Amino acid sequence: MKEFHIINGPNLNLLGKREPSIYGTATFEDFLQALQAQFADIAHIEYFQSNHEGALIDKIQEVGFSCDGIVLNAGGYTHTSIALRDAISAIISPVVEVHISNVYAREEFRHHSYLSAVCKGVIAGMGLHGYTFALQYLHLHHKLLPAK
Ligand code: CA2
Repeated sequence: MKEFHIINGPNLNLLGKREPSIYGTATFEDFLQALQAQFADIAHIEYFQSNHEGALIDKIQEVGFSCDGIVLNAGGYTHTSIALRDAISAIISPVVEVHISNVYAREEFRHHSYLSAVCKGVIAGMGLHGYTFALQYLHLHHKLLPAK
């Protein structure tokens, strides 16, 4: 069994509750249940969300030396946080950056990510499917290239 972690950053606890035109109507908890069922034969999928930068860094450090991959939507910290970038650089597990919305079709300040360069790849604009695609990649990647 593989162990993957999904880490969501600030305000993503509001998914399905506010701004449905941008972020959709599903809550992350409902989506997660379906995702865990879909991957049940191959992986444990753990979920963590925090509105606090330090808590996100603590979680990345906690799981990033032992798990098989991290799917990270750092929310607004994507565009501001050198500390999160340093945390991703420091760990061993591969990280895929995910954004629900197409950040490139939005305000200019969302076009730059401090995290992308230290992640395996980036998925944006595909809604919650982006998390599924990221996990599929991590599953394949692990089979082909066990080390980061
Ligand atoms: O598109 C994404 O996934 C983002 O990471 C979401 C962040 C935003 O700052 C990034 O530029 C792109 C914002 C998360 C806010 O999530 C909400 C969800 C529902 C209602 C309100 C906010």
